[in-house]
Amino acid sequence: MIKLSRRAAVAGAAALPLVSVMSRPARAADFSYKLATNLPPTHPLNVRISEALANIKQQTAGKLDITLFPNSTLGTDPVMLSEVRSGAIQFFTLSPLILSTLVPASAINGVGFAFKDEKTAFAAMDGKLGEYVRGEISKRGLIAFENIFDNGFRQITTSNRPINTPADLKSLRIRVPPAALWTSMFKDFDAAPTTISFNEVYTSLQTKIVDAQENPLAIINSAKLYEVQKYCSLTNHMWDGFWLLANPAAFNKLPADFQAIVRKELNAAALRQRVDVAALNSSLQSSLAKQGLAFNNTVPAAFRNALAQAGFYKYWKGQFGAQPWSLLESYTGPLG
Ligand code: X2X
Repeated sequence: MIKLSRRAAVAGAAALPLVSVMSRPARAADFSYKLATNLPPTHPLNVRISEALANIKQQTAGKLDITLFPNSTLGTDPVMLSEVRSGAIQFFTLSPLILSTLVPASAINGVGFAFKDEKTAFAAMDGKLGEYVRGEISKRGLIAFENIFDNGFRQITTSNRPINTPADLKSLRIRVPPAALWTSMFKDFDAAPTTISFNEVYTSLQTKIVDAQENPLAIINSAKLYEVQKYCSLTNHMWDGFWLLANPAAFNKLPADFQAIVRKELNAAALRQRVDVAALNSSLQSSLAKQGLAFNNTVPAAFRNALAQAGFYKYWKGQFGAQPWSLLESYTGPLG
């Protein structure tokens, strides 16, 4: 038996991993992964994903432990996209339009006034259009799970005026997410779009860096944007969602049964989240009005015609290509 001097014994103890000195180690997971989102913890996307991660941990007997990092805790959307590509994080929910910086085709669901309702949007995204986009995502080195999460139809909020007609958008200093299609749409409305990451939207509105933003009611509510906005104009100008992206090396490292559990639970979470978000987006107007937001309806055809006259549809048909565009129109009817 080797006897250590008291000094050596203490020094040796200090070099041991703390957990082996402090207590018997808990059974560490075989796989400790990270799932990042850009939404507030209370948004249904985080609520349902959190439930799914608990189910995954339970069904893998604790061997796969995926931790949720909501609210852009791990960085802005462009930073988190680079992290899921590198494998620094293993899962990430991201708007298809912001993903278009890597996968140009993925912005196609965001074409202005394309889908007439959520049912049509999910028929497309769960059908041939979504299949096409997920194939394009795979070609650029990421996995997108089958069921897209819902964001919803986007509405315009401002601090200075209601938006009743396209003319009201002229020179409007509006924040848009970091994606070419958003900037293109609001430039075609003759507005003044500024790209700002979502985690800076509240303060940008509060400090008047911009006067407006656009998001579905569930996000206007969960991010408390009603505290720094006065008007909400129901334009429904775009439907958007969130692909759940996975780093292929990390995902393929999992045993096949774990992979199946992850897909099952997270795809099921998306279906539950869609129901939650649709309910919120259709019920929040009254509570947001009580918070001080002044609502007005708009005439979609007027805004859609303004985009057509500005060449928006012709330009984006050229960007996406005739075949994907006709795939989109098979769900929306003729656009432009
Ligand atoms: O950045 C936004 O506005 C948000 C939260 O809706 C998206 O992720 C596209």
